[in-house]
Amino acid sequence: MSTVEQVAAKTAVGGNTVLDFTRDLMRRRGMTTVFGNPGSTELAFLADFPEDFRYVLGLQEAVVVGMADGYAQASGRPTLVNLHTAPGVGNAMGGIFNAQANKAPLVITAGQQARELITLQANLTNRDAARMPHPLVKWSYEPPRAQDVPLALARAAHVATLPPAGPVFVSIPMDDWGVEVDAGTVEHALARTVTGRASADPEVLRDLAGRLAGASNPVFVAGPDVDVSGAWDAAIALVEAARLPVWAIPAPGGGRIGFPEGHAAFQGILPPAIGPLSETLAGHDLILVAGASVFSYYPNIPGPLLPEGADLVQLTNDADEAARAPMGDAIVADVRLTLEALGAALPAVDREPPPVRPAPEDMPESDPMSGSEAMAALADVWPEDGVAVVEAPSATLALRHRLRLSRPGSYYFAAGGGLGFGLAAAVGVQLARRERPVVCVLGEGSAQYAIQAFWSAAAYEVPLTVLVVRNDEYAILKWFSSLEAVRGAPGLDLPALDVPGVAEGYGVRSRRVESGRELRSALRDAIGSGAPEVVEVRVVPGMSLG
Ligand SMILES: Cc1ncc(C[n+]2csc(CCOP(=O)(O)OP(=O)(O)O)c2C)c(N)n1
Repeated sequence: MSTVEQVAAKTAVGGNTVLDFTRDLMRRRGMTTVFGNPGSTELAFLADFPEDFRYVLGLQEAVVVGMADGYAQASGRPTLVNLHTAPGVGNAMGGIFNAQANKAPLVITAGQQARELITLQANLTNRDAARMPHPLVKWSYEPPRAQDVPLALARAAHVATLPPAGPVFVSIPMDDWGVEVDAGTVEHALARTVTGRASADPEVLRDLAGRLAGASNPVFVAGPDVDVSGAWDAAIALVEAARLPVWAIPAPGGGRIGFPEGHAAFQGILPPAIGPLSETLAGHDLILVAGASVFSYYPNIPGPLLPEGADLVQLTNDADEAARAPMGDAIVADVRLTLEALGAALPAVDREPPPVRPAPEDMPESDPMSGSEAMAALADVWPEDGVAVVEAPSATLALRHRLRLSRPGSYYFAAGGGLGFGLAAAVGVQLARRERPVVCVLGEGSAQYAIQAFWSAAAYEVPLTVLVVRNDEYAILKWFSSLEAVRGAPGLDLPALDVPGVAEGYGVRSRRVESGRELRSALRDAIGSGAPEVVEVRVVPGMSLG
């Protein structure tokens, strides 16, 4: 019998192989949706795929990891990825980079040559499997014996989900799956739970609550882990009780939105460079940053790290994030528990409420439209429970300004800045959240990095809307060129890229629009259609900042 047949025979009767225990583990951890792209070294893992599992095929590994990243973030569960030995992991690296920046709990597995052929380096051997994704994952491992695979995967799932969450990697030789395991050595490991939501020292919190109440002009800065930890209500309650103005962390580093952007206290998005950021916060004497690194700066525009006379306190569940901050104090604890405790400890505050920022201004329509007008049209038709997955560099700020997203779990963006996340992640988010309409807003350049995700959207009937903002260039790179005083850089124009044509080729219905009226109507149709659809809008070149 071949390995595949042996494994199939065992699982059919409920056996005690590596594969049986792995599937048991996956069921217990809610990891029955698997994202992968298979090769011969993974087939034994896929043998007789159980009916209560779902396999989501991506046609390239950037797509596989991007979909899993979106799915893991939107479901809040560890998510299993199955890649094809060394070249599969190689193709996946950009996505793994994004996943670690997004703190997505991915359990990434890859097939490996049969154990007895690894040393002679037979074809498909990943000769240094654990080293390959090393700097991008929290833990990277190839178990020394087949029997250790279930335990390694149990450990991997814990490491991936413990704070800060992030991708882990396990390499699994292809002949391991049919090997028998002594149940006594793994049953406890498969059943145990590990929780990592730690609360802060109550004394430190009391002191901070007092400082927050006593400061003359404190400010709240909301980051992605407010959303991840389920802390929106706690953040709103604290902000309202302490009458704090609120800023979002700089857009490029913020993969999630941590505070309702339509709330009266919300002031806007901080600029991403050192000098402008501290200038924006000038006048505040206490800056409370929740659920973010301090800060994900880019580009390099020097200046003081803090405004004159300001203290900063960072709340984060990530010890490294706390340790590497160049200024301020930090409290390492769960963001939600900390904000709730801070709210409970806050003395009465008597302060003027913060200023209210104006509503977005109306714009006369131009022909072709600007990116801002396109985002205004999107805002006009935005479904109340919509989710935006965004990879449209020149239109991101306009989107945030116009949409003012105000529900938890409504925004996903590649915190690491690697293109190839958006389209793939949108498929994953929509698979995890069937009940919410997902709109992926995509530059036509960005669309190319994981374009095969259109196939997965069509194949699994994922009712996603993709708005392609077409400006025939790498607009943001032209903007950076002027900032960096670079002249004459080649390769920044993208004439004749036909995203709708390519999407049609993968089976996704597509249309092109020019006017605001057409755009609104096409978006309404697409969002309501229950099927994946592309709407491409042509806009003028250049950045859209508001
Ligand atoms: C994997 C990867 N390669 C290259 C880049 C550099 N990059 C950043 S933005 C950008 C242009 C994106 O073009 P498009 O989606 O058309 O957006 P626009 O700037 O025109 O809005 C590029 C190439 C990147 N961020 N990630």
